[in-house]
Amino acid sequence: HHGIRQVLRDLGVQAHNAAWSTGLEWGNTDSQNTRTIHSPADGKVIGTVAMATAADYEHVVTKAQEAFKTWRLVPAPKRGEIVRQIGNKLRDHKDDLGKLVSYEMGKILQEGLGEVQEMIDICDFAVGLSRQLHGLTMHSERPAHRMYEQYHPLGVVGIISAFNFPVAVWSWNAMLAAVCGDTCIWKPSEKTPLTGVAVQHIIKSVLEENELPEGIFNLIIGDAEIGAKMAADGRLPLVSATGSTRMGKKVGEAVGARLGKSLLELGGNNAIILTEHADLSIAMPGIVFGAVGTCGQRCTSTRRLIIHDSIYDDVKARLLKIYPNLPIGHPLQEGTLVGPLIDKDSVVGFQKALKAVQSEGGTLLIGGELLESEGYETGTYVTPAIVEAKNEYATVQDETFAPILYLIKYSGDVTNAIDLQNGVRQGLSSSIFTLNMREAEAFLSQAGSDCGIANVNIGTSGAEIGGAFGGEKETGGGRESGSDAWKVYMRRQTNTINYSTTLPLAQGIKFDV
Ligand code: UN1
Repeated sequence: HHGIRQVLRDLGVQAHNAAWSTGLEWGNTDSQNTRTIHSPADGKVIGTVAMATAADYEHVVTKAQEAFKTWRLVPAPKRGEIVRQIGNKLRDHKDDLGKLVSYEMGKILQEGLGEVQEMIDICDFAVGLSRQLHGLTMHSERPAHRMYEQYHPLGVVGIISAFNFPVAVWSWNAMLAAVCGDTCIWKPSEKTPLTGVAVQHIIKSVLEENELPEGIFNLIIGDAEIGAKMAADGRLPLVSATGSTRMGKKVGEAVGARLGKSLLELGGNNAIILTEHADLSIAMPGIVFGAVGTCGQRCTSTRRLIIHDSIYDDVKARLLKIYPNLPIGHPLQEGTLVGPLIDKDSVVGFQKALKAVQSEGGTLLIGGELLESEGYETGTYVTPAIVEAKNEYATVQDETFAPILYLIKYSGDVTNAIDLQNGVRQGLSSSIFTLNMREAEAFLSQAGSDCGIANVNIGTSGAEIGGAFGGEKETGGGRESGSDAWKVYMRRQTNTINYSTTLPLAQGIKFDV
C-alpha cells in the first residue's frame, strides 16, 4: 500500500531504531524503554524506537562538544558547502522523505513534499548565508583605533522539535547552526521520531563522504526528561524549542535559570480579518487552507475569522458550501485535502474544545464528528468544525491543535477588528484581506497587528523560509529561519584595536600612572 515499506528501506528506517546517533555512529543503548510508532493514517506499525537513557544523553553531548572544536575551525563557506551537499541529498530523497513525513505525521502528501522543500530551501539560504555572517565596523572615538564586531560560533545547540513539522523546523535550526559553526543535538517529537531517523541517515552519508567528525549533527530520541536535561544543561548555550506554550514555559524557565539563550516558537491563535473590502475569491481558499490544512495542526493554522458584519452571512454561506465537500482521508491518497489528527488524544482535545465552546454560548455550524466508517478505523479522522463564537470565550482564547475555525463578527472600523485580533495571549501569525489601502496599512502599522507575522491578502499559514519566523507574547518571542535569525546561533564580540603609540582612554578619562 503506497509503497511505504520500500520507502522505509530506502531511507534506512528499521523495525527497531536506536535511541541516538552522532551523525556517523548509531546508538548502542541499554535502554529497555521502547516506543512503537503507529501511522495516524492507517494505524499500522511503522517501527519502534529505543528511548534514550541518561547515559546516552551524556554520550551525545560529549560527541557534540568534541565535534564543535573541529567544526568551528572549518571556514564558514566550507561549512556552507557541506550544507549544500545536504540540500542536494534532500532533493534526491524528496519523494521518499515527503511520503514518510506524510505517513508518520498524517499531513497530506502535498504538504509532506512541501515540508521537504522547506528543508531544501533553508539549505540554499544557509549556503548563501555562509558567506554573509557579517558584523559591523564602527569609528572609534580614539585616534588610531579601530572597532569592529565579529560573530563567532556559539557551541552545542539543543533543538527540540514538534510532531507537526517533524523535520522542517529542525532544518531551519540545524542548517543555520551548521553554517554558523555550531554542532547540534536534536530531540524530535516522541510522536514522529522516524522521520528524524531517516534524516539522520541522509546526514550520515554526507558526513562520511566528506570525512567529517561525527557529532556535528546529533539525534537523541527521548521523552520529556531528555528535553528537561537539555534545558538545564549549561553545556548547551542555546536551546531552540518548538511546541506548546506549556512546554515552552518550562524550557524557557530552565534555560533562563542558568542564563542560557532560548529560542521559543510556541502556540499561535492566528486570525484572518475580512473587511468589507475583502476580495472573497482569494480569501476563501486562503481561509480553508489555513483552517483545515495539516488538519489544523500548524502553529500558523487559522483559528479565528474576524468578519465585518456586512459580509458575515455571505462568508458563512460560502464556508458552509466548501466544508461538506472537503475530501477527508488517507494522506497519501491523491486528492485528499484533510488527513487525520496525530493521535486519539488529539481527537479528545478537539471534541472537548467543541463541547466547551458550545457551553460558553458558541454555535457549532458544521463538523466535529469522529469518522468511523471504512477507511477511518484508526479513530483519528474528524470532520473540520466551524463555530460561531465570541473572541472572549476561554475556549477561543486557547489554542486547540485541531481543525476548529471560530467565526467572530465585528462592526464599524477596521480598528475594532484589529483589537479582536490582538485580544489573545498568543502572537504568531495574522492576516487581513482587504483591497482598501488604509485598512491594510492600519493593520501593518505600529497600532496594528501585534504578531510576528502579519500578511495582507494571503492567509496565516504557509510562510516562506526567507523571512524571520516566530511571534510575540505567549508565542515565545523567538525568530527562526530567514532574515537575520542566524544571529542567535552565534556569539557577538566587539573588538577594539589600538595601533597608536599611546593609550588614550575612552570618554576622555585621565588616569596617569
Ligand atoms: C509550524 O507550524 O511550527 O508557515 C511551522 C507555515 C510553515 C511552517 C509552520 N512554513 O505554516
